Amino acid sequence: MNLPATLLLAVSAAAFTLPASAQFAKPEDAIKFRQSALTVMGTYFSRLGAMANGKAPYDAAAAAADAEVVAMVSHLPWQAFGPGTDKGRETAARPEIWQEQAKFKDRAEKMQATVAEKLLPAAKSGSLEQLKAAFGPTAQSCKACHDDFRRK
Ligand code: ASC
Repeated sequence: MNLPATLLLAVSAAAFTLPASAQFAKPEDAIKFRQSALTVMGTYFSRLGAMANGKAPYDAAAAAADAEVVAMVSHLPWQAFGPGTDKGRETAARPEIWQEQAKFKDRAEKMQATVAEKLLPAAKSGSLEQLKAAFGPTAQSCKACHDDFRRK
């Protein structure tokens, strides 16, 4: 099985076995989980960025596989921002996440939609031009949330 298929299985298993609120024994575990998911997403997104910005050779198959990972993992961090997870481990999460939940949710949903509707189709198109066009708006959707909700 290839990596995206393996991750997809893991993600599906994680999503369907337990309610989101029951997944973490301690706030520290939730914080680690979301930091890990965001790190994985950022790692794969950065690979796409390197191709989009001409810093790495364009590889259409790798771009499609990388974007599949970003798309899958884009759904994961949010379940780990539950009540009481503002502390418990070093975190750059700002208190506004819990004070302005509707806004935070909106930012998270916009990012997921941008990935699903722009980045993923572009990365699967086989066109570097399309990947370049989709990369900027997707990076902006990451940044929009970081600007308001992540400590500098
Ligand atoms: C990345 C990455 C992010 C976003 C953000 C876009 O590659 O890891 O968090 O892009 O920097 O502004």
